[in-house]
Amino acid sequence: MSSTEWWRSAAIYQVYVRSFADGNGDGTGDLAGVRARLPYLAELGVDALWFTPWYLSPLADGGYDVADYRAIDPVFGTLGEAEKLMTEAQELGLRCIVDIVPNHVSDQHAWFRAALAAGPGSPERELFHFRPYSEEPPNDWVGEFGGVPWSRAPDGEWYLHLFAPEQPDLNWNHPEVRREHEEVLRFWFERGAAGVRIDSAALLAKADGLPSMDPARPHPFHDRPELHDIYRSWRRIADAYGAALIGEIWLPDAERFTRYLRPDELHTAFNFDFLSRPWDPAQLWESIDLTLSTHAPVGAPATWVLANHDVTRTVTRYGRAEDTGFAFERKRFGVPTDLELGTRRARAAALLTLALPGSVYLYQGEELGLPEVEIPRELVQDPMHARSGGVDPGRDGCRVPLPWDGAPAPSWLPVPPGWSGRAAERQARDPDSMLSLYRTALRRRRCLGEAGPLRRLRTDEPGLLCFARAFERDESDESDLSDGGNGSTWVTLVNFGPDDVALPADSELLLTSGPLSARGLLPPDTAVWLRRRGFKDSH
Ligand code: TEU
Repeated sequence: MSSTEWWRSAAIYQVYVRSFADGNGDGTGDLAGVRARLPYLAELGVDALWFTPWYLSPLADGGYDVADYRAIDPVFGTLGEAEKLMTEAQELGLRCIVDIVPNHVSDQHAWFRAALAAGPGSPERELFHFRPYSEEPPNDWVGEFGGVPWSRAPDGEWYLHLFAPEQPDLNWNHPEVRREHEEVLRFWFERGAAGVRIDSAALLAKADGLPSMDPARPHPFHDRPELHDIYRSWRRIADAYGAALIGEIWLPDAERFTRYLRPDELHTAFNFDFLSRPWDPAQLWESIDLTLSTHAPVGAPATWVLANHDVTRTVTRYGRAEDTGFAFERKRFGVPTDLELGTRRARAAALLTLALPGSVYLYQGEELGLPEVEIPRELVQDPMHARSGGVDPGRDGCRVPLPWDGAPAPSWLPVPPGWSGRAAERQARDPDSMLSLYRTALRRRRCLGEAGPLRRLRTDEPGLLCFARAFERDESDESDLSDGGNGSTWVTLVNFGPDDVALPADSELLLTSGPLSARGLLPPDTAVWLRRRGFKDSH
């Protein structure tokens, strides 16, 4: 992609480094593995890669417990390798996004070790939220992983951690905390990062005095007004490097969400509303409409996400009758799942999502149609499992290493034996595989370039979601999609209903998520991309 505003429409692939590709055969994915698979990613047709934290870390939370931002964990490789990886990726046309975790550090970070060593009342402790000894925790907050977000230092003082005890929260009122993070941004932009993904971006600022929850007052640690100033200063740094800021912001209020996307703040943020919706046309349309209408006033592009390393894998989620399987506290062991149904829907969802205006995120393994794995309790490593008292299976089930050739190999989480059938090399040879669908769809999406805004099309079929985007003729583009001349429209239809549905007349079939019926009808849980010439949509 050449556009400087690439982040407005890019397809971004999330690399969970620990489980992507294992270059040295020790059972853990690493940078050598990613470098070896860059051609695979280029061929897939994505525009950018987002690497989950690869920094020095005790891996108490899969690397979201960072001990040193300027070092790569030896289990993954070296800083030199990360630099080479980013250069090689750029040569293949892939931009690189690194993950910054500003809310907390690892308890092994030099700052926290120094704070523990320096003792109560020391300036070192002011970088964190320490509170004097007391019988009860200093306030009534509930942590993001559940439970009390306070633990004791060996000397009896409390310290705050919204996540695991190994992840002490930083004090964002301290100028040194701000200065250090601005330096970390520069450090990675200097090394070629085209953007950063900001972890837990709505949590860093805390209300003065860390007051207990009070329904009459703004939340003491979600979506605080002080955050906007922090991101404005980050934006100035990012702009100096032409880099993008991408916020991980879980906020139910769409209007408050888009405040972070004002022109002098973050470039984009993950749209978790869309990810949170069940397989239902009214629900999904509501989310699409809400997203587009709330983003337009701030001039920010929408983003579309179906999966990431924190939530139940798409084919599993869409194969469940109840909407219990998405994430966090609603996750359970042993939920009945129809994987065939879930896979059909996930294929349709891929075409639906890739047709929407904005940027789109693809989580590694989604392109292989990998399901969630139920990891035996004794092998679960995610701290969410233990912190939920063993009720929540945790997030390891979507973090199982990818099957590349299907051969057995050591791995830090067990790979189901049946996954050899889903191996990337096998799927690459099968034109009907999920991988082939993603490759074709991503290539065609890229050719569509700046297709026009989305308009919903009226239909009498209650289970049919149907929308169109006009695209202009582009002389330089020789793709089969853009040779249609003026007035040509890209139409997406998704059949959520129980019956086959007829396709509109005088339209050209571009891509389907599954076979049409013998009579050429669109079956249930199937999506199609069409091109219609001179087509006038109804509203
Ligand atoms: O996730 C953030 C996260 O899980 C919570 O803030 C979530 O938004 C909230 O509980 C929903 O109610 C990020 C990473 O993606 C995750 O892997 C890490 O474990 C976490 O931050 C801590 O760094």
